[in-house]
Amino acid sequence: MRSMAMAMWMALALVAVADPFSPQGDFISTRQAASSNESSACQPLTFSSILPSGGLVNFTQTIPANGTFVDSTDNGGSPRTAPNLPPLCVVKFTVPSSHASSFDFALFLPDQWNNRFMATGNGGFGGFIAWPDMGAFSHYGFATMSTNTGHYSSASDASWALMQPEKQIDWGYRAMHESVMLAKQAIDAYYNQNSSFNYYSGCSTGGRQGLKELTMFPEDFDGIIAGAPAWWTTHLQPWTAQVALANLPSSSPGHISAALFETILNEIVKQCDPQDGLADGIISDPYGCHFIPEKLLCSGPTNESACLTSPQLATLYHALNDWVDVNQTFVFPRLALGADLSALVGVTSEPNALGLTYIENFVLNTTDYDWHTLDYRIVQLADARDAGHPTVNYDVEQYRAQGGKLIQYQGWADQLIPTGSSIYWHSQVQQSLVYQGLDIDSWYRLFLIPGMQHCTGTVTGAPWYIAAANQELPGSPYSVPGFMDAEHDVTLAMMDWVERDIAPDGIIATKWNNDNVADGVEIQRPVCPYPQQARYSGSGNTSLPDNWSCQDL
Ligand SMILES: *[C@@H]1O[C@H](CO)[C@@H](O)[C@H](O)[C@H]1NC(C)=O
Ligand SMILES: *[C@@H]1O[C@H](CO)[C@@H](O)[C@H](O)[C@H]1NC(C)=O
Ligand SMILES: *[C@@H]1O[C@H](CO)[C@@H](O)[C@H](O)[C@H]1NC(C)=O
Ligand SMILES: *[C@@H]1O[C@H](CO)[C@@H](O)[C@H](O)[C@H]1NC(C)=O
Ligand SMILES: *[C@@H]1O[C@H](CO)[C@@H](O)[C@H](O)[C@H]1NC(C)=O
Ligand SMILES: *[C@@H]1O[C@H](CO)[C@@H](O)[C@H](O)[C@H]1NC(C)=O
Ligand SMILES: *[C@@H]1O[C@H](CO)[C@@H](O)[C@H](O)[C@H]1NC(C)=O
Ligand SMILES: *[C@@H]1O[C@H](CO)[C@@H](O)[C@H](O)[C@H]1NC(C)=O
Ligand SMILES: [Ca+2]
Repeated sequence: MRSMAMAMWMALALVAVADPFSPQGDFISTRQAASSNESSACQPLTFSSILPSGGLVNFTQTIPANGTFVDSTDNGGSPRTAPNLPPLCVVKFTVPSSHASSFDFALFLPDQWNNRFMATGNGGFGGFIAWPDMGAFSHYGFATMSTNTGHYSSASDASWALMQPEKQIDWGYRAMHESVMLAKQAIDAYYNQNSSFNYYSGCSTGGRQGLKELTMFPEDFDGIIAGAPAWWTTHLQPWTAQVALANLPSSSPGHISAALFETILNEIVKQCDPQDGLADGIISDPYGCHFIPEKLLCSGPTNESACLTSPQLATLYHALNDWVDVNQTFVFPRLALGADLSALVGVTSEPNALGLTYIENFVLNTTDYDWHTLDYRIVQLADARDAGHPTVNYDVEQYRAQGGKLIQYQGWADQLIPTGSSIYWHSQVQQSLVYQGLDIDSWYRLFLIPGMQHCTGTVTGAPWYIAAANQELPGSPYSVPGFMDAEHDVTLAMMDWVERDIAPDGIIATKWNNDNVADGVEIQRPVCPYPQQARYSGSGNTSLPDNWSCQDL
């Protein structure tokens, strides 16, 4: 047995070296074959010892090299397939969480395991298994897990939560935490070995789940990558609905159409792009831009499809300002300059479903809410009972003290969750630690990616790809092809930080031509830890990262 394991270890080491997609560096040498990873271990019996009472193994399945996993259910409308996988074992569980609720979770267990665990997250109010993220992370060798959070639904539908307090708890935090604990046991049962390091990576609700784990269950992970976290749900979702109110009804003189928001975005880019030192269509410093919206005013009635009337300008002021309410109370930040306002503000008949579905199903317990009545009282109601239990507090001390690391990132052009909410969480954590003489830089860094939208993508040609959750690209199974190192890949950066104490002083974001790896790299540029910013040196090719550096403002 022992010599067989040794022989397999050597065989895998050779395979790993020959594999062009392997991450570079010492991480490879820690890969080992477990004695139980023959496909014979990929069966329900292997996992029966971890099952709590009432839990069951839904199925196991062996995937061959370059195989595709296909979920036989509709998976809440989220992607059902994970293609081009390394050889692995799939296992899916259903586990009760209370008398009235249960959750599903699934694992990919690669034959070439890197001895590490990676959990990934969800989006909006969605319940689904994140098969594509699991597929990407399995290529690094991670045993990787995703939970449906206790239900199946699309991201913008919370009707499952109506009068379902136990399901709300599952979505709020319980399904993730219990899935993480059971996944660790499943890993031990399958490989006969515990994972050496435990990681988390998720975006949006996935980012919130990461921060929630950090504060509520600090022992679950050694490294957490939290993208665009929807962490302040009790304020975020009322804001999501509220921000549209000034632009409704669509028959009002102040209404700005979706098409006109394109004109507005063009003017914002025109004014705010050069302010960062380089006119390249990318706004690096939205909070540093002094934007003058009056430049959009129509000079007369001749062509109102390309300019704003004065009632429309009043609507725009509303959209571009923080929500501050009675007694100058800060409620929620504005979308940053350069974020496409049309998704939330440029509505036709009613506010975005994400906001309304939260208010109805979590806060008011009703299906016939009249959103015209929306005001600050909804936020107060939601806060009073942390409706749905989603909100993240600032209790980071235990995670920090035990050596946990946090990389938080968000696009500066996020059109769904204001980037300022990431800055706000950062500043609150800073306030809680600095007064105790503790620093945040040694364990927590925030990276704001100029021009990136919500979790992924850009409309202004900005480099955005850092191989984070939800960033899968066509033709690229994982990581940053051609640049699989800790400088370009946020997962490898996190592993370096946790396992070698090398902190990320910047992450180089990549933009491929047509967002297609086969079409070659278009731009690469460093993204700096907040509050630093990347500045162009003033000469040399602006598409090359070496001609930029991170600087304090
Ligand atoms: C697995 O889950 C599917 C979908 O929920 C269900 O139809 C099926 O009965 C389950 N199978 C087992 C063995 O639990
Ligand atoms: C992997 O499978 C895809 C089809 O899913 C195929 O196009 C591709 O050539 C295969 N790659 C390898 C390396 O076998
Ligand atoms: C894994 O960790 C658990 C809990 O600490 C322990 O009971 C178990 O024996 C460990 N497994 C191995 C193979 O060491
Ligand atoms: C109005 O402006 C739009 C956008 O700039 C342009 O396409 C259109 O031709 C203009 N129409 C008139 C009548 O000037
Ligand atoms: C605003 O401040 C006044 C005076 O301190 C206080 O009585 C009132 O309750 C406050 N209102 C809210 C909504 O916080
Ligand atoms: C909605 O239902 C929850 C229990 O699920 C309850 O705690 C809450 O008070 C209710 N909210 C309102 C506004 O009735
Ligand atoms: C710009 O970056 C390139 C590639 O690293 C380097 O060769 C060149 O010297 C840089 N230009 C300047 C002016 O620093
Ligand atoms: C600048 O760098 C980019 C990215 O590598 C490259 O595609 C482009 O050709 C370079 N431009 C010049 C003028 O060298
Ligand atoms: Ca610029």
